[in-house]
Amino acid sequence: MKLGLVGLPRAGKTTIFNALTGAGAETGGFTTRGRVNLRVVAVPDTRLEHLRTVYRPRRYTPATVEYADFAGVVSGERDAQYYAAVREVDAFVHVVRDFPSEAVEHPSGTVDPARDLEEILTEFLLVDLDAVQRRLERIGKGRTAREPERVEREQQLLEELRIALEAGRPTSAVALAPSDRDILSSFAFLTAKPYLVVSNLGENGAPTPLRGEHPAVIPIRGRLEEELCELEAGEREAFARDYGVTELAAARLVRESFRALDLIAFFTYGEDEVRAWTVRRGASAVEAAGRIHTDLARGFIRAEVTAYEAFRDAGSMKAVKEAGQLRLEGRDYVVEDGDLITIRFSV
Ligand SMILES: Nc1nc2c(ncn2[C@@H]2O[C@H](COP(=O)(O)OP(=O)(O)OP(=O)(O)O)[C@@H](O)[C@H]2O)c(=O)[nH]1
Ligand SMILES: [Mg+2]
Repeated sequence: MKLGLVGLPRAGKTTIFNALTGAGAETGGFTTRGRVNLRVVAVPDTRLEHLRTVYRPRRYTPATVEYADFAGVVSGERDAQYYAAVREVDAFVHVVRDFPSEAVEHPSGTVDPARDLEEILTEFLLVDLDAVQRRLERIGKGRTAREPERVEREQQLLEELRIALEAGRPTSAVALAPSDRDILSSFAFLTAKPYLVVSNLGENGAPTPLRGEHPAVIPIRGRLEEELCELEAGEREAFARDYGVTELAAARLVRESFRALDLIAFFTYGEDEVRAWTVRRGASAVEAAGRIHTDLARGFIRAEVTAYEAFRDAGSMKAVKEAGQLRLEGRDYVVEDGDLITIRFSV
């Protein structure tokens, strides 16, 4: 999972990036256009940590998330290279500035997160509209390499998207059949991607409400959490509590991102390895097996499944079995978030 931090210049993207990753990237300098900070970090998961303390495995493998911290979006600057990089993410984290500070200049002069978010979302609509129009022009001039029927369908779809975008609606609002999605996949439209909003709060402010409907708005005291991230893990919890931070930014953001992207985690366990795996919500047991190894999907016999909560409450896998809570499931079983799974297979 790759998440891209976007927003206006000096909204605090790099500050939030540091809070999420502990990367300690430089903040405050006006980031040059081509620069991207990248960091892969472990997905924090207290369930997996509990499994680790129980099994004391030789290998411990959490799921990972990659964060990309981009330079600020400047309306009207449609730099192709910049947007090629931005397009690669699975979802956006829109960082909006919600902290007052004399020391930090705001590109529009005043702090107004709702206006700033609208500016970025509008810019993304226009970037997509640009791409649609350019492609339609090429098709109009007959400059395409694809087969004629496919191009004809593509043209119809692009016309539909153009109408939506011109009316200020994102491409995600246009319902598409899987085959149509496939025709358009190479565009990687910005407005097709799920997003979250981080409202970057100052030291003690309450978040300013945003207009319109947004998937999830997560208030984060960016500067404070950046500093928390510099502390030793042991000290961090205590300091966080002192400041009234009940859950650290990294954990909240990943949780909401999983929800936005419709992803869930399941776990494999044993003395050899305790590991988290990511699958889309609705995945079957055989798909889950395939995430681990193609052999496990090919030779799939049964999945031994129990919910993490059942394991936690029972205290051990032995107790789970005795309580009759270790189920044998077939290939079509729909995996639940937090399932503990062992695949029985033969190849
Ligand atoms: N007071 C205060 N200052 C903050 C907060 N978050 C960020 N800043 C400051 O705002 C300035 C800009 O922060 P950055 O994280 O570099 O912002 P950015 O969005 O990455 O900026 P560009 O990459 O240049 O677009 C820095 O001086 C930060 O220390 C906050 O919560 N409170
Ligand atoms: Mg930055």
